[in-house]
Amino acid sequence: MAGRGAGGAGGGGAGQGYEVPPGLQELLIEFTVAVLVERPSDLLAYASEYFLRLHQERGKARPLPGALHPHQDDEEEDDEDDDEPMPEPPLNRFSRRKSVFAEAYDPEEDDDEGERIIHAKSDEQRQRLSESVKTIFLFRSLDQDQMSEVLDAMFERVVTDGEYVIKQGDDGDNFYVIESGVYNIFVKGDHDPEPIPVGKYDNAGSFGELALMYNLPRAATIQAVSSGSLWAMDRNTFRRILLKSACRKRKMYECLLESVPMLKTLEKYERMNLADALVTKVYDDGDRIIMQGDVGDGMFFVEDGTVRVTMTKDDNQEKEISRVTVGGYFGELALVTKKARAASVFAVGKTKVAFLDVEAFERLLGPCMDLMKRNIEDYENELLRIFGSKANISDIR
Ligand code: 1OR
Ligand code: 1OR
Repeated sequence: MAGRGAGGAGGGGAGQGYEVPPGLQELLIEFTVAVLVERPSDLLAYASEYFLRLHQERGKARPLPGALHPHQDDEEEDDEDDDEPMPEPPLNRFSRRKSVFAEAYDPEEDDDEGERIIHAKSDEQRQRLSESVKTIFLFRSLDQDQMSEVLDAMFERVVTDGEYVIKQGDDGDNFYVIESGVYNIFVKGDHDPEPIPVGKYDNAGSFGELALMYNLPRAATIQAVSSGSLWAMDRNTFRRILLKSACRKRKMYECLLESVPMLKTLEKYERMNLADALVTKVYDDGDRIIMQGDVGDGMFFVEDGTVRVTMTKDDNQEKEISRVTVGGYFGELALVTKKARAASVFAVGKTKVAFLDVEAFERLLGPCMDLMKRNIEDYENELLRIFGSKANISDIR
């Protein structure tokens, strides 16, 4: 979605413009969707009730999605009964809805094959395009065929300083991925005499998805403030492939994510964001998934099958220390401690896992951090039992 991560909307610091706080975009999109779905007659009354309820339901316990999640203090944690199941998150507007995508768009109703569009590109252009889409979440749900269809359909748009790429209020035609250039975002409210700058994209990110997703007029104006290059995708390809697969992917991971006890602490909406970020990987019997001593690049949830965890200590003897099956996870330790991988992990039979990269882990799993840390303490006790020495897990090479 637009404005995600480094270089997304709101990159400006003090003196350069406005800084858009994390979570604002998601909050506003959710609100907009709620308005469209529930069609309130009095918008102001609805808005005040909406945000008040949201605040009551999740404000104290739950930071907004995308926001940094403060850890509970230790005292509070000590008071908790460890054996008690984690409480279900309170029902709210987010959890009552299946997902933003599911309501705005049902892929099962849309079975048209559509027309395949091909814009010829040089190898060099294709290379630049592949680089540009790498960090865009919406592309992660594509399989190889879909990816090549989408890349075929995209075309380059070179812009000059001052050029308007999108004008607020227009009909949506294309979705854009930024290859280079700086772009200001302006929004004009009904009572604003002039458009207000609300953020900027700095050489990364994507925009123009809202009008295409929700069949709305363009919600903002985007103006290039340097020369630059964009990759555009027509509305039909966007909806037919990108939106459809993102929606399917959310459905596909819904079951897995609901079966992982640790993730019960997340709001449904947060689990859907997690689904967008996951990538399925399949391993054959005996394949190594993690190598002890490597740098941690992400964590894994077991979708199907079993993995074997082994550890090699100073005597160079490799010992099996545990197994993880469906509903379990591994590879979180290196990300939490910021140390090398503490153990190796191998597939037992054909095994399917969902991989979450470290950047998405930090952004999306804040609410699970306390639980993960508690489980890591259990590793240390097991270490004592299995190897007879209680090394601090974070000292493991
Ligand atoms: P679009 O198709 O509506 C304009 O065309 C695009 O600007 C929009 O999709 C988003 O991709 C992008 N509000 C609305 N659209 C925004 C915003 C935004 N930021 C980027 N776009 N903001 C809310 C301002 C009240 C800024 C939030 C960070
Ligand atoms: P990682 O990122 O260090 C290896 O990569 C993963 O193996 C690790 O994250 C854990 O997710 C997983 N001690 C350390 N790591 C373990 C253990 C473990 N079990 C699974 N992993 N112990 C077993 C506890 C039942 C204690 C050591 C004997």
